[in-house]
Amino acid sequence: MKKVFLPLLSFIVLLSSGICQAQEARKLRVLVLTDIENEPDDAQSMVRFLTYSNQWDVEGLIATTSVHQRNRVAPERIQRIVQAYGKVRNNLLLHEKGYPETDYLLSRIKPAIPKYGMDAVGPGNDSEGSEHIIAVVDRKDDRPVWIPVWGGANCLGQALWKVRQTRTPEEVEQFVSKIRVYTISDQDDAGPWIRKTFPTLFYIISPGFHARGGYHYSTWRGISGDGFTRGFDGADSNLVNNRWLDENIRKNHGPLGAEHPHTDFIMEGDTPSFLGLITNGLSDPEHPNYGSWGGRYELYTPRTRKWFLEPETRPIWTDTEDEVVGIDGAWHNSNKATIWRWRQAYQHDFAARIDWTVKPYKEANHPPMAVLKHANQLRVKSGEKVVLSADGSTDPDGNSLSYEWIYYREPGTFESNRPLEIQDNRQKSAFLTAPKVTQPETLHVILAVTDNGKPALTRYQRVIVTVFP
Ligand SMILES: [Ca+2]
Ligand SMILES: [Ca+2]
Repeated sequence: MKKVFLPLLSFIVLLSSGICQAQEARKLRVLVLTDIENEPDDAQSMVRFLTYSNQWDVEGLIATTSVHQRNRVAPERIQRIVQAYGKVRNNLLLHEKGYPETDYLLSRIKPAIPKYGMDAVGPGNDSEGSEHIIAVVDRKDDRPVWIPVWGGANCLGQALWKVRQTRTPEEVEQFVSKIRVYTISDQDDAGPWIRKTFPTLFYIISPGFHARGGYHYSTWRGISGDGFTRGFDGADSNLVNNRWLDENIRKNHGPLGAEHPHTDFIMEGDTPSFLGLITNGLSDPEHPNYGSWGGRYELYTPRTRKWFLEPETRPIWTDTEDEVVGIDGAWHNSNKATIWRWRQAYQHDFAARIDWTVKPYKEANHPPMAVLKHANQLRVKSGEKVVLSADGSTDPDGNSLSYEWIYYREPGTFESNRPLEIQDNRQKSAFLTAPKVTQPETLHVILAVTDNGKPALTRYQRVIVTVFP
């Protein structure tokens, strides 16, 4: 019998996406440090965080100080919000599985020492919080521990200080290698000390301060910045103001939504530290430069560091820009845009989850499943037609789906003066022609699948196309 060869339509090599899927199946370990009560926004972020708590192994919720709240920690406020979660957990479970037991979450709430910054790092400063961080990182588990820092970093500083005092350099390095930090700027003097003392620690920070001739606005402000300064003009403030939050989160949405307080300054300034940890097909937490709902960050070395950074002597993940069209129809090149470009999707997603806390399954919306008919990684040659297909995407509510193929220029290595066009970019199937290159280059294409439920929800797939000459 003759061997039958399937015709090769192109040089596209379909790489197995099995590794990616296996990683997705393993929950991320997350441990939050929060200066909750310094202003309302930490409590706001805690409400949102808990609606996603089924996606992660929540390892700790630690109450800390910060420059805004120097002599107080407020674990009781975290407890109150978790108690509200306890009242709606059964309803959340009607919509997705895996929401942790209320008692389990309560047992993970720990206080740090109510002292400011480096005053709480050193002999005699161990706390329930710092000891808990050590225990969590030490646990026999090869997954890293993600630590979003919503206030000061001194509780993490004390944990690292103690480990350094009591272990060999190799053991310290092993400990540090398991930690992934994202701090919302530096909110005490422990952050700079940690970065200097542990130069290999994975660290994302978006600084914000007055500098030569102006103010550098942190990336995290993109979560809800509303046009009071440059860089937000393209963002839709109607999705983050108190009116929207009252209507979609706080009022008539049960006890957890009711714990989302009125905004004093900006909505949820700390939320970008964990938005990138949400499994939605867009984010890849180990690659902050890929971009996610939590923004996009580049790894800078001392040689390439930017003017707004302190003189860092180590590599650090920090601010970079995306160029996007805003709701005003104009192009914006902004670090804040790396977050606000996704604003409708992350706000709608939050609103749907708050619906889940009170509504039966049939009355709420659930996100679609964005599916690729091919692998997430494609290898092609210059000039080749690259076919992209979302065939197989579905929605659990039977909603109809719309498709968008977004060329995400910034994370790729390919540079060109002309924009790369994706043909049929609003269709289920689209294609592009691989550009001319002189060396292997990467292109990132994002598939966004949006349903027509209320609120409309979006999920993603990322296609990384490597183009060979
Ligand atoms: Ca905070
Ligand atoms: Ca749906």
